[in-house]
Amino acid sequence: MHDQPLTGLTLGQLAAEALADLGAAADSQALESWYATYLGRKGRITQAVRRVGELPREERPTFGQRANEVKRELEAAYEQRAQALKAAEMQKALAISAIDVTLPGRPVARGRLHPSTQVLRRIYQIWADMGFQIYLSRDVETDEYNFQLLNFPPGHPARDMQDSFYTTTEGILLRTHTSPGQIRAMRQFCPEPIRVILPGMCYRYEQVTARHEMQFYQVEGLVVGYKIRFTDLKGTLNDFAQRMFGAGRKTRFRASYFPFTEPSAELDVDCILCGGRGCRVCKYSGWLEILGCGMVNPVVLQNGGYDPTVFSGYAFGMGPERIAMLSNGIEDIRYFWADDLRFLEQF
Ligand code: FA5
Repeated sequence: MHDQPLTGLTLGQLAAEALADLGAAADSQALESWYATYLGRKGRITQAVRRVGELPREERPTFGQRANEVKRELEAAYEQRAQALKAAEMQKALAISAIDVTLPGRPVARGRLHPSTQVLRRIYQIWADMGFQIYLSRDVETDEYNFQLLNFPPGHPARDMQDSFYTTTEGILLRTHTSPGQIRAMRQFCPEPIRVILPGMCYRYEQVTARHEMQFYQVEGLVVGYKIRFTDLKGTLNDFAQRMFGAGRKTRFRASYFPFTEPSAELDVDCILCGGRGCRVCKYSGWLEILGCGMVNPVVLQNGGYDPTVFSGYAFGMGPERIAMLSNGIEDIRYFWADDLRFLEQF
């Protein structure tokens, strides 16, 4: 058609054809090729306009004017189509990646505290309610603090119950119990009265069994003051047992031995699982042992800087994992370190 002599009419036809093609351009690629076909440097409209020179002189101004009009019209139509296509493409993309808000959400797996941490926090809370502060002592100890100042001289047979991890430095070991913290607390606070608990990890060179781990928590307690008596120890620990295991629990104190307390005792509560009737967990005794305790040995008071003729005190030490085992019927202490979610998710 553009080979025909150019007139307003043929331009009009070309424009009509261009508009029809534009309406059929269904995506941005088709649109670009439409632009090249009609309005590009070698496009049909551009070419047609260039051929104005072939017209008789008197027709040229009208044609030129008309040609500019057509060009502007097509440019505007192109812009409009481009906008419409862009909007349509965006709608399509949105529809494909749309979030279906009616679908049920994916549950987020929530973490939780390790059972040992849960028991520790419960123990801290109870002692805090009774006015005890937390005193953190060190994991790496000297033989002097871990044993000697607690009245275990070298060669003392009670050391055999706490087979130890010694370091390559002479006289340095991983603490076998939290009791060395007693001496550290006394030396720090002397001559003030003391009421603290000392929680922390302990390490023993043990054969690992269902009831023995090589590393385990202990929570120590220490009270030093004026006129502290065995009845204070009994009353406070009895109260702890009621708060920890439930009101109305029966307790009993059995005579025992620790080099750093005199007299010494073990505290039992009636079996949480069978209520004292006897079961596998309490080995049919009806009682569960929960801690060791006693009046602070005068030698230890002295080693801590206190005059045993003026001051007295009591101490106790418990194993939170063993307590968690008793309260929850856990049969093997190795679960605490096994990192098995099937175990951990039960708490
Ligand atoms: C002591 O360690 C004393 N220091 C406790 C004490 C403190 C007595 C203050 C008097 C005054 P014993 O060795 O019994 O005592 O340990 C105390 C608790 O630690 C045990 O009852 C037990 O719950 C826990 N325990 C000991 N050894 C292990 C082990 N290998 N694995 C897990 N828990 C253990």
